[in-house]
Amino acid sequence: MSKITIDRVRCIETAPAGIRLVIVKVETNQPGLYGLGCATFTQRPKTVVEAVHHYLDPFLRGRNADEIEDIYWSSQMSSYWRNGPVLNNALSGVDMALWDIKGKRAGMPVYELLGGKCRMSAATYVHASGAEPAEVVDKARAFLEQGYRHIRMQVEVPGQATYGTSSDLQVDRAVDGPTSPHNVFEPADYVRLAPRLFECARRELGDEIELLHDVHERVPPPMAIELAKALEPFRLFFYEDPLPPEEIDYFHLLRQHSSIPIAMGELFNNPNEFLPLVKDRLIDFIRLHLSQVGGLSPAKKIASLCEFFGVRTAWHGPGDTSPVGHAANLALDLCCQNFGLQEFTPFNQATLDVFPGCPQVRDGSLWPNDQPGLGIDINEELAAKFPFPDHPYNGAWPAIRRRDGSIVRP
Ligand code: GCO
Ligand code: MG
Repeated sequence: MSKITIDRVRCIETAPAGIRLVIVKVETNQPGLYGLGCATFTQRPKTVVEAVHHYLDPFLRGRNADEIEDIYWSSQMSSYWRNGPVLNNALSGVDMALWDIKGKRAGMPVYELLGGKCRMSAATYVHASGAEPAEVVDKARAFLEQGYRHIRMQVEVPGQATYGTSSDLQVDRAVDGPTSPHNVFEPADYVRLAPRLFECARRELGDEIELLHDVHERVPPPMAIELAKALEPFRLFFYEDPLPPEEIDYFHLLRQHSSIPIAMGELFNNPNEFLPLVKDRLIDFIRLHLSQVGGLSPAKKIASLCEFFGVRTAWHGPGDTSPVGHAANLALDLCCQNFGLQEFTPFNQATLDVFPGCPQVRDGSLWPNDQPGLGIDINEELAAKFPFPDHPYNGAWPAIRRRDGSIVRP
């Protein structure tokens, strides 16, 4: 096989669903041969674009595109300080794109290069949320009718900026501050309300379906334990991000107090962060965001490590994972023995049009299209028709505060 070298590394910005996505395109010396990778860090997308254009592009031009592992390590070392979200996302764009290129060269889907299928499709979970338990249950019913069998349920604390619900965060720098709190959230109110949602859900939906919940690190550790115990009777598939990355030692206590299955990891950037949780079997599902840890290569290693400790994968798949990222998630879902569940956000029509080859959903599962590489493309002309929406903070999140003005974790 002839040597393929990297000609150029560049970013494509697009927002076909109103969410800022960054895609990296790696072009090679072989006309028409390129790869795509996800580099989406939706709260700071422009910083990733700068990192790719100013640092990875000049560093990688001329490199042998086959040397994926060495490109990962040499790029990490070239910044000396490493493993932050911006540089990891930039690197992920390149890493996934190089796997895409290798697959296209081999005429094989990426999951074949990584060991081959362990299953034919990946079961997914989707999000149901609402202002009241009854509304969440209705939304869950609609998903069940479409064939989904795993539903994440989130209910709004009346009048509060509750994670995962439609209660919009106010962006108003003129008024917000510790002495005039906006986007108020009180952890105790939420911890009292959430079990009522699941009581209603089990009563209305029965015991045959799987329910999930994301705490989103919103509560102090003792409340995370209290809520875990209160939710136990409702048999959750998993209880997500009960504690923030800053409190990971507390997982020992949570584990001793509750048998609830725990999912954690979407906020980790440095692969070393999850090591204590995996090796001490303090979590049941690893929820990495592939682009935040640096791409497909590090995620595959993490999945293999987890396999030895009985931890299953549940890769992060919200709306701010691009379709290219979803295709990379799916490649791992298919070839990792310890796959658990895949988070999924249904694509709107504009997204399907911008990204030909999006993984397809049937019976609540994601199915690959079996094309070489990641099996996904981008229509750049159409992508340009969906620029990043205007936003006072360019997509960054506004503060969430308690009634007294203290900052709450997002
Ligand atoms: C999830 C996540 C997301 C994140 C989002 C941040 O489990 O789906 O918590 O909703 O909040 O991806 O940009
Ligand atoms: Mg989450």
